[in-house]
Amino acid sequence: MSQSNQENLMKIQIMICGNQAVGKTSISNQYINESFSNNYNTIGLEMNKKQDIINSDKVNIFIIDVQGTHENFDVINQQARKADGYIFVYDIGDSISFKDIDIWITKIKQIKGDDFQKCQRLLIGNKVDTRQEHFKGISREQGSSKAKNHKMKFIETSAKEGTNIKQAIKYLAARIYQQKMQSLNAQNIQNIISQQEESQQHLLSEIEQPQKPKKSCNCWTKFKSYFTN
Ligand SMILES: Nc1nc2c(ncn2[C@@H]2O[C@H](COP(=O)(O)OP(=O)(O)OP(=O)(O)O)[C@@H](O)[C@H]2O)c(=O)[nH]1
Ligand SMILES: [Mg+2]
Repeated sequence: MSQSNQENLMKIQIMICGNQAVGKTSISNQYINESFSNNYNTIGLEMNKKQDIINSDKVNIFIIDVQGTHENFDVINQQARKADGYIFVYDIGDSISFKDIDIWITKIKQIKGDDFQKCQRLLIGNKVDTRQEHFKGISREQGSSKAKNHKMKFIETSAKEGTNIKQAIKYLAARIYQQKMQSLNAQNIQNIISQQEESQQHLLSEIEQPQKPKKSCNCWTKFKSYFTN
């Protein structure tokens, strides 16, 4: 595919938020490179791109992976504002990361303003591979209930084993794709209406304005005099 064709692809930007070490970078790596490794702390943010097929269409999916600490959040404000959708991640074995999801949602709401409700959002409980018998972490039901409260979908994943990672990202990307297509269609219809209105106005103005004859002819003055006298 030529470079210009690549640039014309729909751009879908997804930001992954959540506390330190919940597995944000691992989720991004698993989706982008289909690999898993022990990662180092992310500083600021990292952006990775993958070309994928959504609704039979080739699109560019950008994953914005941010640091898990709350300080210096200004660094990521700009990208957060531009994102089309958000994934909020907690570690199912870390109850603080689960509780702090509320803080992350509040932060993004502040940045995104009224648009937040229109944005596509997903809650992920990661590291599901660590759930064993007598597990004392966050249950699936607790995760699902928080997602419901925040009006978002919920899924449990393992970035380590690759469980549900592709499904989660592609689900959100497909929702964003549909939303963008709808607004593109609405924009196209609006453009057609505006163009039609413009061309009709042109026709009307042609009809309404009588053509004044050239100065050499005095029939115009004569014609007017019938009405003014
Ligand atoms: N068992 C298990 N470990 C995981 C999983 N996902 C991530 N990890 C491990 O958890 C640790 C933190 O993972 P990261 O992906 O770096 O976490 P992060 O959320 O990006 O962390 P920050 O960038 O510091 O905010 C690493 O040691 C990962 O190998 C998972 O699904 N299962
Ligand atoms: Mg990271």
